[in-house]
Amino acid sequence: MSLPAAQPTLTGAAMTEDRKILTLQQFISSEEKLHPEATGEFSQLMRDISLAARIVSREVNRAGLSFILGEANLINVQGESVQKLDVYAENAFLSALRLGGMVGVYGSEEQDDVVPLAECDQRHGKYAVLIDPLDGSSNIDVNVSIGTIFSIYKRISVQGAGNLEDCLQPGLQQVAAGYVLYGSSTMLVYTTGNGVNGFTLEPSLGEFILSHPGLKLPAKPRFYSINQAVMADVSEGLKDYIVDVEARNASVDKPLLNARYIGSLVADFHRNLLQGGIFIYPGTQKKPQGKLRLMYEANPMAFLIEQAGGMATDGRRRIMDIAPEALHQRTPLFIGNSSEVERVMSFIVKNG
Ligand code: P6P
Repeated sequence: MSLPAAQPTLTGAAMTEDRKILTLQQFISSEEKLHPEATGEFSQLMRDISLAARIVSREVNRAGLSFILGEANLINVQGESVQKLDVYAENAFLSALRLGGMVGVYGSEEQDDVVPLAECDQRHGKYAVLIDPLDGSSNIDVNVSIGTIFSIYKRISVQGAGNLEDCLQPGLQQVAAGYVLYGSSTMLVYTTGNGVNGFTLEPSLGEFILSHPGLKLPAKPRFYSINQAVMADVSEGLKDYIVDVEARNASVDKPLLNARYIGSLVADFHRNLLQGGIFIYPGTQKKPQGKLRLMYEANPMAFLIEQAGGMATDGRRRIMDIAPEALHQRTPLFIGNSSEVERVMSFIVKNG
């Protein structure tokens, strides 16, 4: 039996004109040209994020071999045990943004307070970045996809390094948001308010290549994602919505909405973005604000989903309208196809 011809990897020779390969750098430059007032600083900031993402991707993909699995014997501000890769990712993004000089202040899940980046000089450092450097870290040791989530604002302060006020802006003020998914392939998906575009890392080139231009939620949702273990502790309205989903599924031969829950926000979100669905992390009696953080999980995902034609609320309010009060504040999150988000909200409004 003859083996199939080996597929040429993407190399200089194989990258002929007809492959229409557009790198992230080329895409960023083309976007910059659409804004005559652009100074190139945002483009540089995205290049800094891309560099850190490639550095983290390399380590995530060989974590088992480079002995950085397991706990780092640290506890973060969330009271969660910090995994070694968490620390690695935090250092990679903070260093890249600090050295890049485009960011004046940095807020991270892994840091108790905001980090002013005094390295920025007056001209640079006009951005504030909020980030979860490695979300889903409980999945690291079991080789389940994990991710980085980031949110970018223009600073309010104009003098020197930035401050907490620069970070505590409503999600509507975001100038960009995105995530890196470290999965079977590494993807960078982001928006600047002009649609959502996905880039896949080509390891042989060390470049992100445009692979999912103009991402839009499919009109028909296929999945609902919720941790069934908390259902006893959620609102009556949400319980009624889940009963409604089960009844709709039972009324047809093939379920309308399949249950899928990975326990890694970036992975669950990415699947629902591509195939349609709703992701729910609700408040409970014990934790009315739920688990997910507003500034570096809910807001960036809300910006992305709205740009892809969907919706994101806390069960009652649009996520991006929420006026933040604290860097690590949490919020319930209902995000995905508008039809399903509106449906669950109607049950919550009716039954609490
Ligand atoms: P639970 C991971 O720890 C995370 O922050 C999100 O990535 C994920 O969606 C959620 O928590 C899972 O939480 O309570 O269902 O295990």
